[in-house]
Amino acid sequence: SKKHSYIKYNDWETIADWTSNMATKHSDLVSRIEIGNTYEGRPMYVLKVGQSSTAGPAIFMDCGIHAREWISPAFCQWFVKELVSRYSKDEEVKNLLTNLTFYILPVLNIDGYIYTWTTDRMWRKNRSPTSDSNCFGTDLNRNFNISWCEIGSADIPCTEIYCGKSPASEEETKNVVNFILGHLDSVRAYISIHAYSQMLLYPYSYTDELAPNSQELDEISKGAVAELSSLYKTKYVYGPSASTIYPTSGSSDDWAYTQGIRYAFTFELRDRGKRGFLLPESQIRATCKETTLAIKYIANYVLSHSS
Ligand code: 0X9
Ligand code: ZN
Repeated sequence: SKKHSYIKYNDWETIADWTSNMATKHSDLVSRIEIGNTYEGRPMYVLKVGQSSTAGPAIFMDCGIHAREWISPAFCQWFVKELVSRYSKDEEVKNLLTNLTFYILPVLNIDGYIYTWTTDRMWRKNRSPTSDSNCFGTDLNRNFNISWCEIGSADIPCTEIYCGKSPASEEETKNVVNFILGHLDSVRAYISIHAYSQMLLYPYSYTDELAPNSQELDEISKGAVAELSSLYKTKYVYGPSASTIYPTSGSSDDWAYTQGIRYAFTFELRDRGKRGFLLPESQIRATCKETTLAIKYIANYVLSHSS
């Protein structure tokens, strides 16, 4: 197997080995949870990061829901590394890991991710068959049970935004849903990591209506984007998802929000379209560093607003 690197894109085998190594090398802070299998039968891993004694609030983060957005899994790996390597030397990280738990899903759409490495670099969806024998894959960010298959979604299997045959029809979706529903007592924030566009989005995406705490979400976004941009002056915009990017239904963040997780966000990482999904490896480090600042800002907010 290949050597893992935080400043390169890693294939799934390398990432899977890495999840195992993190849990064994940092057993005081990290444990690996299997949440079920993908359509093709691969185990999906969530890394639980935090002091094991803590019963406090939790933040869930999904990466790699869209196969071709390689910077997303790279960020989840970077963020875990950041937490474990800074725990003993950085008061902010120590405080976060003492008082809250991060559940980090480094690759949600594993089958699709592998397909982008082996066959089609621009693949987006998962790899399950559909009612059309010529077309594979459901868009997992359209498959959650929130206003399912309505605006910004299609019931046509050959499209990139196919919603699937029913709400949470896909194994990958079901596994995330079951994990979140099993941890609703602790999960206070849900963060979904995508690329590209340089945006920070908050609910709703399925409707133009404002979310009940949209003012609060806007304030948090403003602070998180200020942190992010402070490092390299990267330009980000933020706002309600439907009007800031475009309407979507059946997305993970809106679903989590409607389960009562009042801090739900989607990041669209670099760039703004120059290289798009093919973001060069030379930008992994800077992208991950700036995004880490934004996530830490959100985490500190969530921690100080949970009882
Ligand atoms: O279309 C998507 O799922 C996201 N854009 S991407 O280019 N990464 O595919 C946008 C999602 C916006 N919707 C929500 N935040 N719910
Ligand atoms: Zn995406």
